[in-house]
Amino acid sequence: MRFSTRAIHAGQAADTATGATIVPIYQTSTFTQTSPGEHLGYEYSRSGNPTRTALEVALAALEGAAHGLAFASGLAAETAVLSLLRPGDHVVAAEDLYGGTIRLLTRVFEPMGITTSFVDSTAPGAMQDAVTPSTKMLWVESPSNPLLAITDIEVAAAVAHNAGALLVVDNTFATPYLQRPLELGADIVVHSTTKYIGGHSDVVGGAVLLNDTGLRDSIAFYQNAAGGVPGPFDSWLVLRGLKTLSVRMRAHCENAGAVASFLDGASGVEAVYYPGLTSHPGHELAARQMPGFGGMVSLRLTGGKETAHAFLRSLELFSLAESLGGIESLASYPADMTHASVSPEERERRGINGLVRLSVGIEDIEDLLADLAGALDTVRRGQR
Ligand code: P1T
Repeated sequence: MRFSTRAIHAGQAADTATGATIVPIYQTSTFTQTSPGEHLGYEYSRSGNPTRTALEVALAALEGAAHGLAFASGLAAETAVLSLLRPGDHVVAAEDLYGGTIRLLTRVFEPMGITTSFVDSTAPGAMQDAVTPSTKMLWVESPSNPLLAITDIEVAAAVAHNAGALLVVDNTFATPYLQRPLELGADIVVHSTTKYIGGHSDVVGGAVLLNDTGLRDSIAFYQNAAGGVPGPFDSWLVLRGLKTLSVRMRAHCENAGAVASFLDGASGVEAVYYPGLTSHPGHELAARQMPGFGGMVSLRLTGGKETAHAFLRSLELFSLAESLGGIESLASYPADMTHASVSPEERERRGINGLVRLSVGIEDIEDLLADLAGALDTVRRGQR
């Protein structure tokens, strides 16, 4: 089965108990046993639930993974992956990551003795140079949040494997429709399914996808032992969303490409970050690694923070909100929102201060461009 067919059918056969065509929401905490230890495969919904199983099978099918595990949030999924590490272990991470991931590494795992070196994963040799004898994991996002940097996943996998370490790729921005890191050599893929996979901004969730059965067992043990699982209804919402991933991603890519072209060179816009633009330093790599360039566009306006805030207040169709990947367009100011937990100096060094991030939805492109043009106009008039 090909991608769109898998999204609609993998793990989603008609319900064996009732014939229900769509996977039911098994809204139950527990399952009745016929005799102690004798049951139909499910005992208690933290350990397993049929709606969650359907989601896990579907997610694995989309990533081309042997195993899928669903979590209550993207960060719960990341925590489960990081639970593979022990005090003394070292992580080499890309420096452009979701702020919450940086917070998890530096403020939750570092005090437990697991250290992280953050490096520019787009600079040749930078990840290799950061590897130490204690390095057990490399962690990258591509495209990254919020600067949309592109990392060569095959190169990162080679660096990790030479060091005897695992490569983890957060594939949230690309989605499995545009990029399947396991096929490029990654060991583990994580997702915030809150974003494109869920796709409708109505549920928070996460996932881990991988091929290695031993690692799967360790992470599944943590999933049950620590308990950060999604409930049946949340599992069902993500499953409902992912059925349309391919059609939504095609529309996101088309609209984001048009938004990036419009902003590129527009008066008052200092820089546009979109891997589909030939001026993007990762453009050629992105074109090799992904069949489309995604739905996220970041930009910098002349005038810095005040101008950016005025621009964001002037938008009418784009909602000023955290998150991304839903059908509706969102705009954010990462320095004060998703990356507020990164220190101001670090944000300055990495070019996050002043940045505006757009999650381009699938509305009619004419309306989105008119909204952006209107906000740019308002800002320019205010500057006169
Ligand atoms: O929010 P949660 O489902 O826990 O996912 C965390 C997460 C993980 N990885 C990436 C790349 C992410 O972007 C996120 C969450 N990001 C936002 C909420 C945001 O607006 O960027």
